[in-house]
Amino acid sequence: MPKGSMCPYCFKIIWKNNVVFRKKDGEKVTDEYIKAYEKNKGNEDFSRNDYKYVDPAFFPEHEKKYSDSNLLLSIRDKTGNELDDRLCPYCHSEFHTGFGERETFPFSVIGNTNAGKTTYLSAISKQVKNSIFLNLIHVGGEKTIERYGEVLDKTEFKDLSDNSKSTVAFLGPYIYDAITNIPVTKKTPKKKDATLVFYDLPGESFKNPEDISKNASYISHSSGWIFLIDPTMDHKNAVSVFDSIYNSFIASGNRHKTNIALVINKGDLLTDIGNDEYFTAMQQRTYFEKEPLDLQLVKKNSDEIRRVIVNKSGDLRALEANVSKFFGEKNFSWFITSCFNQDGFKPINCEEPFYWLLSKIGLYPSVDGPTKT
Ligand SMILES: Nc1nc2c(ncn2[C@@H]2O[C@H](COP(=O)(O)OP(=O)(O)O)[C@@H](O)[C@H]2O)c(=O)[nH]1
Ligand SMILES: [Mg+2]
Ligand SMILES: [Zn+2]
Repeated sequence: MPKGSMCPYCFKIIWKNNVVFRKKDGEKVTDEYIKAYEKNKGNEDFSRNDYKYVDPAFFPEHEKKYSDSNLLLSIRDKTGNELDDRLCPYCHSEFHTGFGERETFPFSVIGNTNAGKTTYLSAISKQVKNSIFLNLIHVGGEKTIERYGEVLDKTEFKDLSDNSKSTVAFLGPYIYDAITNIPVTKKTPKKKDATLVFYDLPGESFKNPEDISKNASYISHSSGWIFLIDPTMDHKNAVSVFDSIYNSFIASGNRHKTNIALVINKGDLLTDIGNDEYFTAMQQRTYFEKEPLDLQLVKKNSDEIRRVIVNKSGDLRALEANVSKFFGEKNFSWFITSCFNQDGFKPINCEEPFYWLLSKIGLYPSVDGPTKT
């Protein structure tokens, strides 16, 4: 772990074993670190009492337990309690088991309420299970994605397609260990496992400068952005969400060196476009269950979405122009996805934008053109 791991809550880089521990008994008091963290997030009225914390620096080595890879797992206190709740030294949020073993890669899913963010994350989680290259294991943070996926699995299509019930906004984090199985190539020279953290960021949190400043750290730390667009809604919303983010970053002199997937979700509702015989971008692609992502196909589909959808909307064209300015021409791509088909929760191509973002950071295999079989 040469670079340290990023705290999924406050984004500080934590050097291995630079953690503190929560006591298991004694007095319960206000934890000023958590209070400061909550206040920073805009939660002014936060109040909760917790057991005190202790710094392992004051404990003798023989009271400490390490993993095989030398991760400090727990310490034993004077009364014989094994303290194994490891906290971030900066914000005192509790780390998941194994935090510190892998590098952390945050991903922001941005879109208006009702754009389908929670459904979409559940869809990715479901589709990734078929991949031979990647396995995601939920290790901490919110559990909504998995739980909601189970609910969707049991829901009839007629209820799924009631397109008006938004899930309550949980910002996350949703924390997953990503176990990769990537063939060694020049681009991916060695096996790299990682911790992926998803944040579910409603567009409404980017409306005014105060909200933007509260939420900016999520997106500025992200290794990839997934920008979800509900094609049945007015695109002016999507444009204004991106513009608010864009303006706040430009104003602070930041440019973003990462990638953004522009995802037109709820593709099943675009029935008029689905009838266009040339529109192949919406067709289900299952090759990525066993083959690397084909970057030429991604490009071809992106161009087709631009031709069939984006170019017909002044708002989407404006969005693309700003995205291109902010991220650079090569660092964005259009995708079209659908979380449902007529049979129910049967996601179509939801994993594609995600794999594309992962391939940009060496966590998913890609090839330039179709692989010969
Ligand atoms: N038809 C259709 N509806 C969808 C799709 N994805 C999500 N929805 C519906 O859109 C609504 C909002 O989804 P949700 O995930 O809660 O949106 P969020 O507010 O952005 O988290 C729900 O009623 C979903 O069932 C999709 O691909 N197709
Ligand atoms: Mg939601
Ligand atoms: Zn922290």
